[in-house]
Amino acid sequence: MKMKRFYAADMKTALRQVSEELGADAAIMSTRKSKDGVEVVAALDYEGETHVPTINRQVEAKAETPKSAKVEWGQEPALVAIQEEMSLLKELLQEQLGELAWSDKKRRQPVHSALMRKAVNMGFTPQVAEQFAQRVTVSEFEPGWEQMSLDLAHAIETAPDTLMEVGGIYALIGPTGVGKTTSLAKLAAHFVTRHGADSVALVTTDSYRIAAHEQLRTYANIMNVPMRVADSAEHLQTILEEFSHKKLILIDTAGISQRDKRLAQQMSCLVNTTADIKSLLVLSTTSQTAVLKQAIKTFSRVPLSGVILTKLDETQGLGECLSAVISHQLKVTYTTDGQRVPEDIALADANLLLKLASEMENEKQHDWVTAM
Ligand SMILES: Nc1nc2c(ncn2[C@@H]2O[C@H](COP(=O)(O)OP(=O)(O)OP(=O)(O)O)[C@@H](O)[C@H]2O)c(=O)[nH]1
Ligand SMILES: [Mg+2]
Repeated sequence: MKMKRFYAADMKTALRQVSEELGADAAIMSTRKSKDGVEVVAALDYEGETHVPTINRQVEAKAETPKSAKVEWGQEPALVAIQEEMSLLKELLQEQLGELAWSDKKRRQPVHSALMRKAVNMGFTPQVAEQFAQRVTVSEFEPGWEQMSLDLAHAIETAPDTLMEVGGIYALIGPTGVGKTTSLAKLAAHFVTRHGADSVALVTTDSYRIAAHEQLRTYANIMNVPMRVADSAEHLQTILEEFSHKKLILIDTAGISQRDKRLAQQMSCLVNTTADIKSLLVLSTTSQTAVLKQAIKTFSRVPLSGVILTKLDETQGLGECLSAVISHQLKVTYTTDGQRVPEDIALADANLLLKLASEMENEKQHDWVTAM
């Protein structure tokens, strides 16, 4: 028997892939929705087929191997093939057992299960979904969901807009390409509109990439505000002293891989000045849970004043990001939903974030139904 997992945007495409690769006799073992569409596990029983089973073919190949040729035990092809098929079977069995446990729970606690399913479909981690579903005290889905959404929204902490009102020194930190420079430009432009160009200065600690300076310099020129590049903690200290009369200083940081040791240098640059620099962690809502967790772990080495959630316009779901925010008790300060500077930025609103997350889930359900 040969088993294979197929991923496709919709069921029709997945089934076409199955029949193209395994032929018309393939049996569908399981189907489920995946993040990007559907996942289908299909199997083909070779009995009576013209195909030579993979294992047999490998055993035959082994028979042709001259006796003197040494075969590494761990690379024995037939064993490797058996191991692969066994692990696929194990996975399948675990899936089936999981589904059985889930069906049992659905039967015993239908509302709780439906609430959990909705939250998980929104992208919330099963842990967060379970934590909030079990707090629901009503026994019907609609009022239950209303209660759970209020509870979830309440758990999403937001920060007051001190940056825009009072100013200060803010550094935007975060993984590469999440929208740090663009968000900084949006914030600077709004501040300039409210308080005037004289009140703002821009600094970047990205002394590694010329293109990055140029991006920030272009924004600075458009807004008619000064911009400097700091290449060490001492240099940053001097620049901050030079700009001490400014109401708002925004510090852009380099997009450096979290494994690169230059990232630690850059972070120490921020903490080794005497100035009161507040750090805003920029996270893309398009990132998966593992990436978000790693980013939070890496950048929490400096005290975080808040979080900017970017690319709301591009994400397929908000639950993963909101789970991370809730689990790490981060304060969401701003959200961004497009590339336009300065338009596409807003103060974070927990209820709105949850409403958006729910709408995205409804849209996915709709797409799923129409694709069938
Ligand atoms: N759709 C969308 N695109 C965004 C948003 N914010 C930023 N971008 C785009 O994302 C890309 C990367 O943005 P940058 O601001 O350069 O990201 P960065 O974090 O400064 O990148 P590095 O400095 O390289 O780490 C650009 O094409 C931006 O226009 C957003 O809210 N929505
Ligand atoms: Mg940048």
